[in-house]
Amino acid sequence: MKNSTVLKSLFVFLTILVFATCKEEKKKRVIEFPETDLTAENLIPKPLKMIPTNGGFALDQFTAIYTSEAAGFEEVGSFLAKKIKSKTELDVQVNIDEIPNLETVIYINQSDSLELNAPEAYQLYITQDSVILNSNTAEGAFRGIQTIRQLIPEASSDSLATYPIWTIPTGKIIDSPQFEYRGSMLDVARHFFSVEDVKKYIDLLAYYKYNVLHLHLTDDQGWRIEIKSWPLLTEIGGSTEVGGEGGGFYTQEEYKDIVAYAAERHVLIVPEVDMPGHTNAASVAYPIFNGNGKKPELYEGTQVGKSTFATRKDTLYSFLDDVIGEIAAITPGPYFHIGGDESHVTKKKDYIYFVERVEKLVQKHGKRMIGWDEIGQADIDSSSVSQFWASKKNAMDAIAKGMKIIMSPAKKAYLDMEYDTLSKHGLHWAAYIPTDTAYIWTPETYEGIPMESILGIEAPLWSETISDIGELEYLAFPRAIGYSELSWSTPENRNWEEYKIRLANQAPFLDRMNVKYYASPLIDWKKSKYSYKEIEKD
Ligand code: TNX
Repeated sequence: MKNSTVLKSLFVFLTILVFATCKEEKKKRVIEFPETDLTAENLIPKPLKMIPTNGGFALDQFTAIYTSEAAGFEEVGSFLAKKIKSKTELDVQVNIDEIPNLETVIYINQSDSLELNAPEAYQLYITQDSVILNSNTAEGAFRGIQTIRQLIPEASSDSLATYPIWTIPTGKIIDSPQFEYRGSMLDVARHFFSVEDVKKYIDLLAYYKYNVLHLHLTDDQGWRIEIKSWPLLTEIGGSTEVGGEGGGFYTQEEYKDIVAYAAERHVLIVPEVDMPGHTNAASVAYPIFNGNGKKPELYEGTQVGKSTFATRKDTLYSFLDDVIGEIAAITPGPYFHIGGDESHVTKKKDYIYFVERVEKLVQKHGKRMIGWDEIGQADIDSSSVSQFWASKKNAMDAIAKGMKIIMSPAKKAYLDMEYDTLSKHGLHWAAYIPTDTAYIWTPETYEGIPMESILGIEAPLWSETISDIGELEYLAFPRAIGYSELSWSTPENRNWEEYKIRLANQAPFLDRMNVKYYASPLIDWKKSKYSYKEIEKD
């Protein structure tokens, strides 16, 4: 035989061999399916309904993702592929042309089904050869893929196949959120957090189906967002933080980068400029707007309630028109938060005048105003939103005006409260909030606020006592995980004893993400191969 003929025969022989091996593997793969049950054991927040069917879907090197052509769906598919890669090392292809040997498919499908009546609702049908995720919107699909991520086991399953498989239990999940607004707030004013830190926090929130990150961008100790028409706000006002450790601010480009990163995760950024109190940093930059009668100086302490804008000066409102206008222009979300809390040195009538005037500015720039519950004292529009943190009376006044409420009662939902007397960080002016207390309350009926007035829940993380991402994570986790369930799942689906187990099962994920969570002794944390040094966790 000629050399080329030998080569050809060898090639044919090898091809047959490869095919035969693949066939063999495929056969084994079906035979060796591990028995598995669809349960919520790794799922937080708990889905509305789950119907197990006792089988397994093999996620492996033969799996591919396909998506609807509807806007945003392919991006959701690619996001899932990226997350599968980081969890399993598998390279799952998205929307490629049909390939031979393709056996299992994850299909992310835009569906107009009436059953999916909330924009974030989704349904998952998992069978042995396909995972079908239906939702009306890309946002719903994005929530749905978080469930898929949580269903993928941390380790590959035992099987006789020569390649690893991750078995996803089969069944049906029907899911939809309890509240449309599910947020956390990060105070980047008392201590500044880098763009990278904020992105990590967004990643973690998105995994638990949060859809809002409220950024507290200004306070007495620092102004953190570039305003091009008033550059000293950041040049001077951004130079300090609590404890004298420096400061920092986001350029508008960096802020846009955060907004875009959040948008890819279907998380809205709500910017807050806190006023007319909490304005020392702004008043140092532009003393003309100071209203407390004293010469403003940079402040690195933690007391509140000493600063105020000069609320009766007309020029203040042209300044605020610029500030709100510039931020609104780079914020695609519908909300603008004006703060409004603890204006202890503003006269009540001046405070009310201020809030009413600023509401008009916020509306002029196309946004819906949010403010801390004190704003309920002013005569404002029903479209504005009150964030209930301390005063039930203020919240009720807002409800009487037809306004919606965001539930953030400090005694239950403040992420900066200490867990207990041994906590490494945090304050305790409102309460100690151990992991169970954070979970065991009912926002739907809390303090008699009517359910129909509740827009949602937000867990604020004030940063007087935390200055880096590890400290942030210590206060936020695991409590923020509990708030995700309070805002997504129905009261009937919430139960501390059962939640505790699901929370314990989050440890491998948190460890893999290098989250320095507080390992609450109330939880029997699952061990994982990724565990960072145990000592760091207490
Ligand atoms: C109260 S809550 C504040 C913040 C502090 C926080 C500390 C609210 C609207 N105002 O200025 O950082 O307590 O827990």
